[in-house]
Amino acid sequence: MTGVTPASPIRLRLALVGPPGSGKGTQARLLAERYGLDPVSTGQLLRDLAARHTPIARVVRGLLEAGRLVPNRIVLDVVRKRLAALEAAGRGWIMDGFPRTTPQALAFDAMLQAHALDAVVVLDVPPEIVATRLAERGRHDDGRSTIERRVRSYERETKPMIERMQRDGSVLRVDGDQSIEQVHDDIAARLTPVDGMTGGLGAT
Ligand code: B4P
Repeated sequence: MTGVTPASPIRLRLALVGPPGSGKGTQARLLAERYGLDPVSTGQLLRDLAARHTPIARVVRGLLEAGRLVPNRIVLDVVRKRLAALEAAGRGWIMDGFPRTTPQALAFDAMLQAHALDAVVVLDVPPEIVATRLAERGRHDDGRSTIERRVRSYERETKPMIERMQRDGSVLRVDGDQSIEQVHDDIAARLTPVDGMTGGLGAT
């Protein structure tokens, strides 16, 4: 998820949120290609961190395997470093799976300061569908009890964050229970450039 795509004349800043297995990684890659953005997956950044041989890596590895959220302090540290590099390079980006909690969203706002997000895209997928998808994907953190715990974290931590963002008006909700292509087309249709290739976005 760290590959560099050709930069777009529109320097978008997007966040993609949804339950585990809702297709965030899948859609982030497609949107990155379409708009020339760098995808930033906190899941992947944390898996990379967990693969190291440090005390903190051991802690993160245990949390990922158990399907628990990694503490905000650790997540914010990896995001801050990645975003600083992208902003310094003048790149647009799409956050995949971040923010996931209200404290992360508040810290993210503070981190962005002058550069507000263009949109937060929420992928809505029912729990029974995500369970089937993740069982088929079969990553090492996709066991049944782990999936259930991750879905519970989403209900408890992420949903209230989305409701709060929705009151602020920057959220686009998309039906993620469709084909990969249809979900992508729906997101792209909602991200309507208001001024050709050089304008901002109109959240419909
Ligand atoms: P992530 O790496 O974000 O993983 P995910 O939520 O399970 O998957 P995603 O939604 O990206 O699904 P994908 O496209 O792969 O998180 C992993 C862990 O990291 C978390 O549990 C947590 O512990 C930790 N973490 C990450 N961010 C954190 C944060 N901010 N704070 C704290 N902890 C954090 O799709 C899944 C499967 O469905 C694939 O096989 C795909 O091919 C398929 N699929 C996708 N779209 C489909 C469609 N439309 N139809 C049918 N199948 C589809």
